[in-house]
Amino acid sequence: MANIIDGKQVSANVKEQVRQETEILFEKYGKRPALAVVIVGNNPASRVYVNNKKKACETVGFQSFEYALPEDTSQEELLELVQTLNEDKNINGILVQLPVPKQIDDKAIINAISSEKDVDAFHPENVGKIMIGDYAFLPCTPAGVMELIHATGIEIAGKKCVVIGRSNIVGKPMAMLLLHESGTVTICHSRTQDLPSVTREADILIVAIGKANFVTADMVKTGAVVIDVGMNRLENGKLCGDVNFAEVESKVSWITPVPGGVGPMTIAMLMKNTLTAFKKQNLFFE
Ligand code: L34
Repeated sequence: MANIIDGKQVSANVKEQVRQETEILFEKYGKRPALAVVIVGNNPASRVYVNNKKKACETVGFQSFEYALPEDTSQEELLELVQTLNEDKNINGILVQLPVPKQIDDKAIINAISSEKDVDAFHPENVGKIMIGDYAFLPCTPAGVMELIHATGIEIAGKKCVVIGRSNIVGKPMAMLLLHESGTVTICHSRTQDLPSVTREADILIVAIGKANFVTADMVKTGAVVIDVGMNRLENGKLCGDVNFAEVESKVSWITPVPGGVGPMTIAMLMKNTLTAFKKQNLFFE
């Protein structure tokens, strides 16, 4: 029987730290961090995530502003809004919820967000900084995964870490953060040959491929740490991860649930980044 890593609890701890620091800064300077969240169209999952982000802002004492644009918004219109938010001194962080509708090029939008307000850390300047290990913001989901691993008390240095998935948002930065903590990192993807033989070597296995119940018991090493970044909606409306939890749970030492694992951490790390942006923009440097 594995230990369950409680993402709700770990995220509550992170948010409580952010809340306390926010209160201290508010008492000193009379200002609060402000996050602008932009959602385009009617993706129901995005709606849930954006609502959770707004709720978290309330919990930690931030201001939040939602910009909900219709499904047929043009790229020019969205770029215009981003530009307005870039110039707005009262906004510290800007987040455009992905995915955006197909008429909009997400790269163009990410490039347009001021790197100082890029609390997702998706802008090429911030991605580059992460690569060389000199960063203000960490991408929220990989940073949240790191917190979950730290919560187990297991040291990453020297361990075999395997990441399944090579997206710019999760897989690639995830590998980089594990490398920064001296993990021995392997990235697997759709062209990897004999995937189970690779994943079975992992002391720490991070799964981010977007296929429900993909990782089965025969693919994991006994006693491994398994982090499930998957967020799949089944036909019956239930959420499930990329890991077959029921099967894998009895074999590993630590595992994250879905929901209640990585998802809440993504949001907690967004709060942390927004506080960082606020501090840097106001030259507190504390
Ligand atoms: N720009 N787009 C941008 N930034 C992000 O950081 C995201 N991401 C991903 C999708 N698009 C984005 C998120 O916010 C995924 N993501 C996200 C955020 C929160 C949750 C899941 C994914 C979350 O709250 N998960 C809950 C369950 C929610 C539910 O009931 O549907 C959980 O407990 O896992």
